[in-house]
Amino acid sequence: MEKLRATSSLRRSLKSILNRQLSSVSETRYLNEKRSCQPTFNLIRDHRNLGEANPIRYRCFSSVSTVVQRNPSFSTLNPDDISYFKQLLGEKSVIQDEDRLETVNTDWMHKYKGSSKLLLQPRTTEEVAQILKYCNSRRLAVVPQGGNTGLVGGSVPVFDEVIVNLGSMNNIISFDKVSGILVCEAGCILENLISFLDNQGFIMPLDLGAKGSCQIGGNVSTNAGGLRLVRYGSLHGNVLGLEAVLANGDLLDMLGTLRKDNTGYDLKHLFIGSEGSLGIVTKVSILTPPKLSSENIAFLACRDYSSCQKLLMEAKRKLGEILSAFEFLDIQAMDLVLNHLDGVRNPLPATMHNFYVLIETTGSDESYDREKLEAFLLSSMEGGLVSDGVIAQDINQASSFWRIREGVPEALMKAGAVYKYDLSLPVEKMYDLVDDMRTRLGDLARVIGYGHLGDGNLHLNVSAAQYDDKILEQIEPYVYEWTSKHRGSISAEHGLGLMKANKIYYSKSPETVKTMGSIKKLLDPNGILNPYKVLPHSLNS
Ligand code: FAD
Ligand code: 2HG
Ligand code: ZN
Repeated sequence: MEKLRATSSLRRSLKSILNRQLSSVSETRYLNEKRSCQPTFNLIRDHRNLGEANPIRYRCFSSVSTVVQRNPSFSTLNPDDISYFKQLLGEKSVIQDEDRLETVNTDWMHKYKGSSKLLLQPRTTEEVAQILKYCNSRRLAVVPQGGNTGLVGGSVPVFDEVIVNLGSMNNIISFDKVSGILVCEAGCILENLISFLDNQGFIMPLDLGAKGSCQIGGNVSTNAGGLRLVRYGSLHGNVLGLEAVLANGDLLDMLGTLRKDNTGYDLKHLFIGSEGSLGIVTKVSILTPPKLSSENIAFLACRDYSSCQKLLMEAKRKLGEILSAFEFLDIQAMDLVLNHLDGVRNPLPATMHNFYVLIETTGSDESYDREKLEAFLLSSMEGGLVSDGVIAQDINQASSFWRIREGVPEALMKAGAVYKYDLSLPVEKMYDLVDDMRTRLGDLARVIGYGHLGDGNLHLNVSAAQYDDKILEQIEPYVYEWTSKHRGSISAEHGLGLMKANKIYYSKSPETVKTMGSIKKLLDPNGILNPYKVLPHSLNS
């Protein structure tokens, strides 16, 4: 009798969750908005802790004070170079205007800033090849740039490197409705591809908060993860082929559209995630899944991190094939979003909860999928894993839920200075690091934990009014040592860029890094492509 009463009260509360009406919040494309100006920070001062190779399993390093030096073997631009590029690309694609250079020299976080005097905007692969051939012969260093939304300082120059931005190469080349294979140029903006595919009844296998600005070439070059990886896997699985230009201008045509091709080494994988250090990606062929008719999104509250973790296990088991996203944010992340983003409100307003989880399901049978999600929520409430929740009733509500989760990086930017760490960790250990960080930092800064829980990817962010060496000393190398000790990765999805080039040994063995160095030497013997990034500086020059 007692049990029945309990169950019916749970059913009542589930019903009220399902029927709860939310005021719709209009969708905003915040990445296209002009961001408030953040303090410019010279990253080179910020990145002093260099690691030494150490073959033991738990890698710990002492901090060494150093700065990046410009590679003296690189030339500097002269008027003849500018004339060559103008002749090759036309005046309009050779940009020396100071305002435009300021934008492309500065990263999304306003944390990394180069001093390039030249931005090139090629329109064809042939132009990219000619640019690189020339730069290689002149020993001019180059930074490949996509949408410049990278978060590790990889997309902007460190010194005076020539910026080659792919934004003008934005054509869709073909789409095969039978196979779902899309072939396009590297400069296509992710959101434009999403819209194009939507009209064809397909979706991109990746989605991320920066979709309004990031380019598919940038996504491939960073092996971006994002919000759908839990369902569709990484770009190593979805990219079927690509075209890339090597540092000497040679073209590698690997633009296959086959699901299966075991003819020798699959070199395209070298370019997926190598952050512009091995070549410039100019075209991509990608497998896209069909758009399914039923999509549901639940925004849930959990009492503690352990409940979030158990909820994930249950979701994988009970939602199985329809689970398409499992994201989490802590109360500190929610607080930031509510305080810094206009028009965002908590869909569970009665009280602030310690953790929030966003679950998306995508399937092909509306009533079956909905029933499945409702049954899952009911059992999760019964089991005490979920303390409150709401299911989106329409597309506006769905967007407003996503806005909360996708808005965290923007809210962090608005809050002031931010130290970002993008870690792969065992899910059960993940939040211990956030707690440890809070203990270490005390009142010095705010610690925020959120991310792609379904993929074991924590976004640990430390937010403060301004950058301060005292804060950095509390975070690094502790955060890297902690991650290495738990056999995690110091870069789950953002890459190494400049920020973590010297930290690579925390996640890769010296032999592996040495082999990476040999590959770099083979493909880019003069080291002109994205210097000072990805590989440790000892191997970079
Ligand atoms: P850029 O930032 O321009 O460049 C990134 C790197 O790729 C650089 O090293 C650059 O040299 C290289 N590169 C760019 N284009 C090429 C090319 N054509 N050929 C060779 N090299 C190239 N990342 C995730 O993984 N998951 C997320 O969920 C996610 N969310 C984000 C949300 C926000 C609000 C922001 C600002 C960023 C987010 N990011 C995320 C990080 C970033 O958006 C991704 O790394 C994205 O893939 C970068 O694409 P981009 O076109 O902006 O590349
Ligand atoms: C996200 O998942 C991005 O929102 C950004 O990868 C993560 O801000 C961050 O740390
Ligand atoms: Zn992310």
